Amino acid sequence: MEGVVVRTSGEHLHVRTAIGQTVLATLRGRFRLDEGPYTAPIGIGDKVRLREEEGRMVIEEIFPRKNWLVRVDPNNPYKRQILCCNIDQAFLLVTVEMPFTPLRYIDGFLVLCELYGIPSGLLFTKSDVQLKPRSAQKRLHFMTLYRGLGYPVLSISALTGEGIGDLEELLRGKRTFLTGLSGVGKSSLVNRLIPGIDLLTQPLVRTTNRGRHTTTFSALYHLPIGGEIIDSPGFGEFRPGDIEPHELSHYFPEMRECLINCRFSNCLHVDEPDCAVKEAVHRGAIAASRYHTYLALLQELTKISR
Ligand SMILES: Nc1nc2c(ncn2[C@@H]2O[C@H](COP(=O)(O)OP(=O)(O)OP(=O)(O)O)[C@@H](O)[C@H]2O)c(=O)[nH]1
Ligand SMILES: [Mg+2]
Ligand SMILES: [Zn+2]
Repeated sequence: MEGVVVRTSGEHLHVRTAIGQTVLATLRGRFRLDEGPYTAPIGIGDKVRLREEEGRMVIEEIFPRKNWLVRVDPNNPYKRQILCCNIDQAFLLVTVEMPFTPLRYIDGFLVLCELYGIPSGLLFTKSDVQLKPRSAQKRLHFMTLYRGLGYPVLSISALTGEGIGDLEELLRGKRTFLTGLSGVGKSSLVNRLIPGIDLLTQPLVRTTNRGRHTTTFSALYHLPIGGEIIDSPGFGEFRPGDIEPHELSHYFPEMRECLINCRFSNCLHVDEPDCAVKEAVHRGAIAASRYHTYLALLQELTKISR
């Protein structure tokens, strides 16, 4: 029997079979012995073959993946964590207040999607919230910045439904991975998109304006308009593990464009002479925030590869 992993948490996996039944299954032992660099060898969205053994369902094969998103395991820099498999696109939920989403975090997500060839976009949510003037300005600035880089950017609200129609056009018929900091409203958005599903949501911690890590597992749901959506726990960062330092700029679309004009073909765009990237930063053609993220990621990557 074949199926798709629709929920991952601990020992047991939920697998939706071809006839639409969801069953509990465990991984055959050899997968765990042979897990390689991965914290867990299987991810949400994996296509698997199941077999019934003594009344229990066992996953005996993981089919080759179309694609995936993988990050450095925040608990162990030598391990990799599979975030999701076989997706059509990934959207990051962003709020500038409650909680504050740093630009570094947004850039990290986009770089990871570029690295794995996953189409990505940004959903600026909680548009109904009355922001302080500075935050409202920031929200607009962030949206303009990323739209200018060519990423789809929407302003939405799970509370009032603003922008949900436009979002549904992007989601229709596709499998979408939804992510973002704890408390940005991922589960609330899924509740809006799938009436009656009633996922657990919780207000932020009042004193810190941070989320409470309400969702603790990834789960895949069918959308009434067609397609599927993956709700996930709030990930704190998206550290890419396997980029060669001199290739990092390939995953910044605006840097990719001017790379060929650097004097050295292996330019790191740090202190080399005649660097087209640095020149574009000085001209304002590349945002300083993007370049800062680039430098920070570069530093992490060279630390790892040393
Ligand atoms: N005003 C407003 N509040 C929202 C919106 N979306 C979510 N919230 C609130 O934000 C808080 C957190 O929402 P959740 O859906 O639990 O956030 P989450 O991203 O799933 O959080 P984790 O599961 O911890 O990762 C809840 O109090 C929601 O009611 C929105 O569009 N507008
Ligand atoms: Mg949640
Ligand atoms: Zn350069």
